[in-house]
Amino acid sequence: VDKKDSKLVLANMIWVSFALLIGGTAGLLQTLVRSGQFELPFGIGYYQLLTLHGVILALVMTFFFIMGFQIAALSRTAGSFSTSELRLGWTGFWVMTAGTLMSAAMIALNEASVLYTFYAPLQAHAVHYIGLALVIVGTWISVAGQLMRYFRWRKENKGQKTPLLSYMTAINNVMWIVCTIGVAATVLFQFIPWSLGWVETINISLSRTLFWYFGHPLVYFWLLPAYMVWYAVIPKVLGTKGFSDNLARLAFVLFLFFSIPVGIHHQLVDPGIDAFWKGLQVVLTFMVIVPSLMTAFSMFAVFETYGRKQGARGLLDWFKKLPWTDARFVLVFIGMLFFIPGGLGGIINASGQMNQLVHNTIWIVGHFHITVGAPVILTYFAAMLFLLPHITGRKIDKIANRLGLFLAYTWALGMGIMSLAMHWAGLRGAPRRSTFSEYGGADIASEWITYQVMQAVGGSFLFIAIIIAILLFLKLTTGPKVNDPEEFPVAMFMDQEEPVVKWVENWRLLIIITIFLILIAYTVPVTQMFTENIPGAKGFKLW
Ligand code: HAS
Repeated sequence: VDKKDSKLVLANMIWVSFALLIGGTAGLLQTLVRSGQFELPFGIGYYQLLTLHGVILALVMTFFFIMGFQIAALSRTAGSFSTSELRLGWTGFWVMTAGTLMSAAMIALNEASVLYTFYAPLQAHAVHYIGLALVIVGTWISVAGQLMRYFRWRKENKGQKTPLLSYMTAINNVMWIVCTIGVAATVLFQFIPWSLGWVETINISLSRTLFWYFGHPLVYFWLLPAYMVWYAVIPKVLGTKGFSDNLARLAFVLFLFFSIPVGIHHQLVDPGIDAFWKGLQVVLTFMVIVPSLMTAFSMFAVFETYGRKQGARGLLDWFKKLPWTDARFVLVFIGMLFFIPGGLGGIINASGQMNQLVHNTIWIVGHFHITVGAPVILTYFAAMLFLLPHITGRKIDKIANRLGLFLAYTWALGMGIMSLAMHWAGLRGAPRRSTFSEYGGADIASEWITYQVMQAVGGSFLFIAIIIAILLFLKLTTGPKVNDPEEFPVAMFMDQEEPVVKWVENWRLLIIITIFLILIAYTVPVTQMFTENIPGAKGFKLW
């Protein structure tokens, strides 16, 4: 990664560590409150804390990481950023910073306790929405610089296959631009006028639908940088080749097509959306599972091929040959293990009838902690493990590697206990987004308490893991520099020499198909929100 680009990457990564510390502390406090053994001091509200936790981890930490990592990946594989591209990266960074501080101030003042899923009817101070809008606009500016870098490479290397990592960042960025139009629309045309008192009412159905039009692809925006590491970095860490460059590109194209027209699977119990359109989006959701299954297949192929090259013979002993002392690998591998039940849980959520059982229970919170909270974040840690020393001129020494291993194990323990308890309690009906309550002594509620205590135990291990992570970041960015800094590993592929498949980089075609699928999935349900008398849709008044 180029030296000038590295500074921008580092600036983004500093935000990541800071957000992790704040958000993680809020998370620990929440599990303690829900255990019934702890009360928040200084008049801090439970929902105030929950909003802080969600916004700072799910939006702020991830966005800064993704911007930083993608800039590094482009700089590493396509070459350094030009002055104007880099300027866009910095401008985006500062706009995101300003937006984050504005929203954080509103949350601190208890003027924005509307959770990270901030759709109506909860209302926050207008400054909170403006802050969030700036965060999104900041990502757009940074993404513009990244896309310029990608297209410049293509112009300078006509007819050649673009480096895989650069291509993957472009897919993620295009998906991001298309999906954030939804959240920008609801913030600009619904929330800001409503919170400023310019209009009296808000269309709740529409606000939820526009939010989830963005909210589901958001989860893949988090996931795809992790997949970039799985496909393009991990084989090199093992010292082998990736399975298939072409397959990886196809998987990413499928994410672009299918991650957006599925948002209604978060609204399967919402009134006012026809069962047919819910059913259609469920079918499309099953399509978006395919690229993850392709990814699982590729990773198994890489691991087995590597193990066999090391001399493994039997059915499964390739497993023993994997590098169990390399923290980069262990962090990612544990993340992958979590994603097996995480993905299964997603399939359960997406299955219309089963969704009735789990929707709005703490099962869902368990689900997203073993998706974004495990495979995604553990891979981010692994990426930071090589990226931070790479950009600051250091190496992963023995202590850093050991800290990385401790981080992986402690995180796995904490997340394992906490999310298991969440899934079990959810199946017994425990609601999500609720503080501790005995629900008037109801028998069923007393069953949940053990699981809530388990969540606090898991949360405590996670907090210890966060302290280890912060120590690790400090270790990787301070101390003596070396002449041969850590590498940013980028793998070759078994099909490296295969010709480029042209249509996967035909952006006009890709965007037309993406928009076509979105129009099919959303035109009728959104139109009906204006034309039919849906309860709570037209004319919802807060007061
Ligand atoms: Fe989800 C709710 C459906 C994936 C995050 N999801 C959420 C929410 C979040 C979230 C944050 O259909 C809550 C939002 C809120 O606050 O209300 N989700 C899915 C489906 C998938 C899925 C079908 N979700 C994710 C990912 C997330 C994430 C990824 C974050 C990054 N989700 C839902 C639905 C809801 C939902 C409904 C709404 C529920 C409701 O009612 O509110 C799929 O993409 C999952 C596909 C994944 C797989 C797994 C593949 C496995 C791999 C690992 C292989 C392991 C290896 C290791 C190679 C099929 C790739 C080797 C192992 C050895 C043993 C050797």
